[in-house]
Amino acid sequence: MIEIDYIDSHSGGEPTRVVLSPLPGMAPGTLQQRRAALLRDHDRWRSMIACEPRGSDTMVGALLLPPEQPDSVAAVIFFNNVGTLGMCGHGTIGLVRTLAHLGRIGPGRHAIDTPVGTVSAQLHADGRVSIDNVASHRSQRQVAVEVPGHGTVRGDVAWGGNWFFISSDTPLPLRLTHWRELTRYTAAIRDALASAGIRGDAGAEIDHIELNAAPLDAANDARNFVLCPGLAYDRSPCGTGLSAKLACLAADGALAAGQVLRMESVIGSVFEGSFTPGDAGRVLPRITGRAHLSAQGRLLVEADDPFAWGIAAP
Ligand code: PYC
Repeated sequence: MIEIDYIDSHSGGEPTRVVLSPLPGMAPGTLQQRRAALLRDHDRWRSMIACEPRGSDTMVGALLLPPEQPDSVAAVIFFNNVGTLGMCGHGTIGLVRTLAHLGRIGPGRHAIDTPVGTVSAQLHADGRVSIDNVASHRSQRQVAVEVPGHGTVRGDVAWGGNWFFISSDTPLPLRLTHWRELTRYTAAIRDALASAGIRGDAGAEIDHIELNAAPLDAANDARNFVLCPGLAYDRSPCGTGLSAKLACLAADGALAAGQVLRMESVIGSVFEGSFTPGDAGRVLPRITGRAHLSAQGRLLVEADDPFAWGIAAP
């Protein structure tokens, strides 16, 4: 029987499953090499942990690894129901909460290595977590794409640790009651971007689609709906999506350095974001949110279970 220990948390409603046990067979290497190896050689571990029957389309796994950099406390590779992620804001907030629960860190600043760079996390005494994310930037401004059934949709292409298309064109209010229609709409945008050959820098696939609108709660500045690569919508305001949005606002001169933007998700959870200017037109985003622990356990793999390695999407 294979046994894998984990701790679950959620950050603003979006789940993170921190995998504590080493995955058998994972060779050493840089985080980028190990991210590639997880997909290429050990993908069944990803689907076993993140997919049904143990996980769900919304589950983000966080494979906890020894640090790569001398000053870091940990390294992590994030993954979901269809693949791996470069960075994950809500997942890093969940990871920090989990490391604190395990007694491995206390309040203060901690460096965490990810495949797209080292991020700094600050655990506040009140339990909030701030992430100094990787440098973020807007790559293309107000690109037009023809979306079948919806006409021309315009949006920015931006990097915040993952690639995003960010649009204010939405056929429906960003309310939870419309999640199915919003999912279909954003999935159609993603397909249209791919068909039109609209990509991020160096030909990277744009696999996250973010819609923005006015907030429902007057205490906040904006509301979003974010489609993740596996076609689940982010229950949280999406840390990397907020980072990409900050880069766009900075490029438009619509948000000053240090000014706080309160972004609410489609379920009403809130992350705060701000930035400091970086090099070459990039911004250094700071995302603040909170995670709560939700489960601790051991995944079991029985040799004769036909669905032991997860139910993969066709
Ligand atoms: O918070 O960055 C994030 C994220 C990415 C995918 C789901 N959540």
